[in-house]
Amino acid sequence: MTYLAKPKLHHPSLTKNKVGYTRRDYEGKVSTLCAGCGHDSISGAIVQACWQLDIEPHRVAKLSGIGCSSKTPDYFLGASHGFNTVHGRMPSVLTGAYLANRELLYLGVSGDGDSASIGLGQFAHAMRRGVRMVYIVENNGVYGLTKGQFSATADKGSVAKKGATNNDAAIDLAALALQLGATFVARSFSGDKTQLVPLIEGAIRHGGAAFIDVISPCVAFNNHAGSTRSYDHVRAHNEALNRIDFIDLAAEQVVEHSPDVIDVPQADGSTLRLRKVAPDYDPTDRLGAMNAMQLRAAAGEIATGLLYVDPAAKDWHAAQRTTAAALNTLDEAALCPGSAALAKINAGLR
Ligand SMILES: Cc1ncc(C[n+]2csc(CCOP(=O)(O)OP(=O)(O)O)c2C)c(N)n1
Ligand code: SF4
Ligand SMILES: [Mg+2]
Repeated sequence: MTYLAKPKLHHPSLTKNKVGYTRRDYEGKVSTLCAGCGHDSISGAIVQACWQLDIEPHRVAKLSGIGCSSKTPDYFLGASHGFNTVHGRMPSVLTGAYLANRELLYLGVSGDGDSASIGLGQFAHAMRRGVRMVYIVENNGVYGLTKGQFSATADKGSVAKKGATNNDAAIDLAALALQLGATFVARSFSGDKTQLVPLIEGAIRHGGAAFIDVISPCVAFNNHAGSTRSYDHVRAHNEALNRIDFIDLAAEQVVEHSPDVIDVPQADGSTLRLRKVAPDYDPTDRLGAMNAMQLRAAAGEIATGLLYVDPAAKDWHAAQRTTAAALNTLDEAALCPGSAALAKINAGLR
């Protein structure tokens, strides 16, 4: 199928968004992943979110590492900038690009192997620094590309396709992101687009490091009885805490008030409207979120939804006080302070 190019012609009656693009303009190449792989549904959700938010494809930079999950940026946003890094190095390359030009939307796509093993240090520093990005981990509990070894996110006691039991404790990347200081932390399931698309939209509009752990079953190596990442297991144990109804204040005023709804203002003037499913859950309470996640995990449940959001989030540029202009637009006079300024700095260090 990979040799089949998608036709460029679109039907003239396809609906266009506010910036003049059809949903098809946000698609990429034909996927080469296994039929039924959860990762393809996540690509579809990214396409849907970007189209709905009227994001111009050339304003997006998508970066990934190595793995089936990291191949997926080829299958969405075909007209966006893309960079496929070495295994586990997506966060540092993305950080460099973001420091050079803050005007793009940075979308980092990774796998549980890519982020929880070889790239764990990279993941940690991107989260703690508040790099403004949407960081999506397509979490299937295995190294899909290299034929199904347990990854570091596989639950202790889960059983591999050929019967081996995982004896190591699992790394919960969402809990880690919370502990590291990420200001938007969510978990979802590739089989639940109604929940996932608004979470991606919320992450895109968020003003800091946004992390989404998406459980994404690997149909080839981790979709059997005994796996805690199979479609059946996740459907049976998924406990949604809330649902996002994304609302942009510029387009629509928030009018309805109900005890089931929490409105969280975002730095760009938009509002995240959350519909509560668990009545006592407060997604702006970091410690409460950590506690709730541990309690649900101990009960064998997978807590999904917007786990935590900080309405006052700031990005790394604000902390670094860097120039607002993209570095490639600065001329020599702006970049080089001259020998007199350098001499003054050197004198101050003597
Ligand atoms: C430096 C390096 N070490 C190891 C590998 C082999 N390798 C390729 S993909 C991968 C893991 C992929 O797992 P994950 O990130 O979970 O992606 P998935 O395929 O499950 O979506 C590994 C270990 C590699 N490509 N490069
Ligand atoms: S091996 Fe697993 S992760 Fe890779 S494409 Fe197939 S189903 Fe998806
Ligand atoms: Mg994986």
